[in-house]
Amino acid sequence: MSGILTLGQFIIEKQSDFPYAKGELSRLLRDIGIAAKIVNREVNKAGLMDILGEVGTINIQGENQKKLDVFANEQFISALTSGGECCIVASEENDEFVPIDAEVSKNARYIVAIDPLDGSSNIDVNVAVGTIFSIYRRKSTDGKATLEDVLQQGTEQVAAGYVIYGSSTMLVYTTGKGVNGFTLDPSIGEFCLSHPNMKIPTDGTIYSINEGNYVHFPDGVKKYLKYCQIEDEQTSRPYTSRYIGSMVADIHRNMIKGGIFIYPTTSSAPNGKLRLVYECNPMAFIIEQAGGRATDGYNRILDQQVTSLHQRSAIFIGSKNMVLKAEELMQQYSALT
Ligand code: P6P
Repeated sequence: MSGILTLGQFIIEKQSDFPYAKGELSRLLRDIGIAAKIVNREVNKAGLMDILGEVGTINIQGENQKKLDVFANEQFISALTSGGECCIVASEENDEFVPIDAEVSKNARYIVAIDPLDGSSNIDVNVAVGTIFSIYRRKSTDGKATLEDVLQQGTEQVAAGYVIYGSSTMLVYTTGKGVNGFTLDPSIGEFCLSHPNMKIPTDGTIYSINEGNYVHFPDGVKKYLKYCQIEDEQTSRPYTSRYIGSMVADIHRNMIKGGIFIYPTTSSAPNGKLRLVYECNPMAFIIEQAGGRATDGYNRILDQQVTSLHQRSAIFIGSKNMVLKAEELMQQYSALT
């Protein structure tokens, strides 16, 4: 396979990026890649299998659990368990963190926070969905890993990534040394390097937000939306509105084309809707590593204090200059009281 660099080969080549790791993080990333291929197989034939629809259970978010997100959750937890490198999995689908059996994880040094199938409400309408993951080093040194090992600040992440199950399936990740994207080649069942050293454009002309919540937006967001919609040839406005309703797909598009994704506070989500630990922090790490910016409208996402597993945050993320403009209007019209 001349010229093709698989995810596994790339990870091994980059082993030197982790001076203290003796291959554990590499194995962890490969375990995640394997689970993503299994989930991808099921997502791609979801319409043919009895795995669409709901299982009749509700997750801690109060959302109907669809069969595929339960399946995806099981696949990632199983891969992370069998790999032996992970001691705790914190998942959007589980109320509490999932401790990995002590026998298997006695030497495990990593914690994984994951949204196994983000945007799963789009599955039934054949719209792109994604997986988001975040990896921390275990802090506790003896006994069982604890919740404190999970509730680490975003700046402590050693790796983060997402998988987008779209027109093609891609795995995009960072270990703090830039961002690289791999496209799944189904003919060989491998993720192959297709987007080396990804950088998000500093400027963009796409804004992505659920304008159905307009009346409940902070004034600063309303002012920013009007700024996007005003005719101004010099700054290529009006911008284009694009909203898929799947965080991974909206942010991935902006990564490639430039743009801003905003999920602000609303009346139904006074702290924002998206979860800090396994959605906002990993995506913020990736976008910052690609040269973008990620804040809650005021402060850097990665600096936020993490106090609970499923805590939520407002998020303004994407092309640096677009996020800065939105923050300027937030600070002018929606100053923190
Ligand atoms: P709304 C999907 O349910 C999700 O968690 C994100 O992937 C997405 O960006 C957001 O919620 C969509 O939320 O309220 O616009 O439907």
